[in-house]
Parts: sequence; C-alpha cells; structure tokens
Amino acid sequence: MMTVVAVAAACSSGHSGGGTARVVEVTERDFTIHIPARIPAGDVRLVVRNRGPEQHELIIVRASEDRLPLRSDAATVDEEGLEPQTLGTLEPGPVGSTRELDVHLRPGTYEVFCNMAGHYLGGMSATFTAT
Ligand SMILES: [Cu+2]
Repeated sequence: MMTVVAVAAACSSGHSGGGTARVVEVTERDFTIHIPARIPAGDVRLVVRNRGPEQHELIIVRASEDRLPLRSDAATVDEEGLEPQTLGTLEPGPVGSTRELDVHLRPGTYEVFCNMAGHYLGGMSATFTAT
C-alpha cells in the first residue's frame, strides 16, 4: 500500500499539468468485484473498497480472449505468465480498507481479478472497456 501511494505521488509530480486522474470506484467482497463496465481511457485512479469478509487483492490486466491461465495448483491465476499484460497490482487488503491504484488506460478491454486462493474461480473477476 505504501508503495502504491509513493508511486502515485511520484507520478503526479512528474506529470504536472496533466490534470487529475478520473476516480473510479471498485468494490470487492466474497466473491465478486464491482467495477463500471465502461471507463473513459486515460489516467484513472481505482479506489478499491474491500467489503470482506476476507482479504482481497486486485490485479488489472489487459484482457485476452480466453479465461486467464491458471497455475498448476488450479486455485490461482498464473500472475507471472500475465506480467506482460499487467497494469498494476494491489496486495491483499484488510476488510473495510480502501486502497488506491493509479493506472493509465489505453482504449481496449481489461480484466480485474483477485488472486487469493480460489477467489478467481469463485467469481472474483470482472471485465470493463476503456473508451
Ligand atoms: Cu478475493
């Protein structure tokens, strides 16, 4: 979480005059992720609330045509294999917490998911389109 804040601060000072990022509200709970289906392309700040009852991660990737690849444990997504298309990651956050993740969205389709064991398969993923 501290890393994300530091990156956000460095980013905003490094792009002075670029305007403020659009805030998009994301809600996580067992086992769903709510995110708007359409988000304007550009600089976006995802404000992620964890409504529990467990900790949840949030990983954002450019969507592929298929389901995301699973690790051999068959309980989690192969994050390493997705690195080339990964925009950002929030590590597991406590119940009730609100965290922020700044990303730059080019037009296209994206997928967000939680990679706690079993959560992705349990339904913790969602896709949206940046336009
Ligand atoms: Cu989760």
